[in-house]
Amino acid sequence: MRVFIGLGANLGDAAATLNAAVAALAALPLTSLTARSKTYRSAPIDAHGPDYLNAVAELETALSPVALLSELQGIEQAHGRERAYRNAPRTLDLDLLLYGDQVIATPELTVPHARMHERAFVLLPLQELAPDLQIPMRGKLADLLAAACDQRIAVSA
Ligand code: A4P
Ligand code: MG
Repeated sequence: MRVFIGLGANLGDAAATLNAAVAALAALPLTSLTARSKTYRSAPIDAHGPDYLNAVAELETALSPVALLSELQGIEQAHGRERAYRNAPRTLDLDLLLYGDQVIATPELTVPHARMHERAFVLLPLQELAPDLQIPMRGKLADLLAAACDQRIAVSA
């Protein structure tokens, strides 16, 4: 299955954290890393604190969606993630953005990720990896990105 993971960090050495997280994704069982976007710096959306660093990774995996979510949460924990409150600043956030073209709506998992379609910090790195992508239920990536063009984001030095 072709899968996209959103990575975000805005505490500590965020660049190093993202690189370590990508390495951890590449090491997951039944999984290979097929691509990784550049790292982007973005203004916090619906959140406070320092700018975020964001990136998107593309995986090929035989893990189920729930098994993959559990692995993502394990990697977050390994990087000292504390869930103080919703959208609290975080050392590492890993979101399951897309699992093929599947639509999943369970209490623990919503795919496509519920807010990805309105967030430039997801859409821009995703466009780098898959410019012609269609987001299930949401439409063309390029159209969604155009609607989010007022959000501050740039490739990180
Ligand atoms: N969950 C449901 N669907 C998913 C999914 N597709 N991927 C559940 C991952 N998790 C999913 O997540 C809470 C619960 O969501 C999980 O237990 C899982 O069962 P969380 O990571 O513990 O909580 P959170 O981080 O407070 O919420 P969430 O949903 O990750 O927040 P968002 O919406 O991802 O927003 N601004 C910039 N510039 N860059 C950012 O990276 N990130 C956020 C976090 C806000 N603003 C940002 C950024
Ligand atoms: Mg999350």
